[in-house]
Parts: sequence; structure tokens; C-alpha cells
Amino acid sequence: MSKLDASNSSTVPGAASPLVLPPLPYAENALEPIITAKTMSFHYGKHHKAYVDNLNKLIAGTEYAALSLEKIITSTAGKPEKAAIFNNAAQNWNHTFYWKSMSPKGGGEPPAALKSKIEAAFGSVDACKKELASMAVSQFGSGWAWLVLEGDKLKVVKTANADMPMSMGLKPLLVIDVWEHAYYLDYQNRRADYVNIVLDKLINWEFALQNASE
Ligand code: MN3
Repeated sequence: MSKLDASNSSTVPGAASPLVLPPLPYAENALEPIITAKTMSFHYGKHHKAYVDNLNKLIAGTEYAALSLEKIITSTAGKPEKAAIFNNAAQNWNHTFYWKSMSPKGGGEPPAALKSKIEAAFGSVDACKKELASMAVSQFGSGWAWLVLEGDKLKVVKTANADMPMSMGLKPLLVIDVWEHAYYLDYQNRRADYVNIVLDKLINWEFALQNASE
């Protein structure tokens, strides 16, 4: 495939080079008091933005500049010589998915269609939340805890650093960021407190159901 000029590729759906920082699905203070605007301003405005900016620098003038974010991820996954591109691309995708995994109106009971799948896989919603929390707390160092579909069965998995379920053949439904930058300003070393309150008050079951239905 010939290299596309970046100024033209911006009109190609899904292949916007340079890639832009997607807007947050709510205001920076919308998740307060659980996640403060201060955390959001650093996490979204500095960390997530840096992944987008770094990725654009890394792919400028390369074959990747013409690809969608998803294609960049799948074509660099598992290639050590492309690790910098994969890490920044996957972190970009993971963060956009994480923002949508939470909602100011989140928490509570999942919609019935999701609840029955959760009960089939884990026994109860509480048991599912406990498994997700346990994955999130036990991830050593930086990473992510995910609710995923393997075939049509729900399960929870954890990934390190920028790794993500798509490169393991799993379909992500929800994610919790357990990098320290996600919680340190609000919870310091208390990762479990952050994870449990996100699961109780913010987790966006509607988003999980949408992802499961696609
Ligand atoms: Mn993060």
C-alpha cells in the first residue's frame, strides 16, 4: 500500500493522522468525589494526551501514519522492535475505553441482559465485582483489569503495562486502570479503595452491555 499524505488521510474514516485526543465523555469534574477533577486533569490532559502525541511522533512518515488506531495496534502487537509504537497506541486505546467504562450515573445493578450473563459466569454481580477487584488489586505494578468475553462467556483478566485483551483474542467489555497515575492523587497507595468505589459507584454496565452486543 502506498503511503498516504497525512493531510489527505484525515478524511479517511478511522485513519486520522495525526491522531487526536478523543474528548472525554463527561466533564473533568463529573466523577467527583470518587475521581477528582485534579486526577482527571493529569490523567486525561497529561498522560492520555502524551500517549497520543508520542504516537503521532513515532508514526510520522511511516506506513503506520495511514492506519487506524486499531490497525496500528494489531500490526505492532507482539513485535519487540515495534514496542514503542504498540505501547503508545494501546495506551491511547485503553484510556479511551477506560473513560467510557465509567459514568457519573454508573454503579448499581447491570441491565437485565448483562446481569443474566454475569450470573451465569460468576454466580452473582457481587461475585463478578469481587473477581474484578481481585484482578485489579493483584496486578503487580502497572496495568489493567478487564471484564471480557471469551467466545460467549464472561471472564475477568488482567494485563500488564499497555497490554490489552484484543491481542489475546478476547473482546473487552469494561476496564479499570490500575496504573498509579489513575488513583495516587486521590487514594495514594490504597489501590483497593479506588477499585472498589469505582466498581460500586462509577462502573458503566450499559457500556459493557453495548460492547457485548456488538
Ligand atoms: Mn492511565
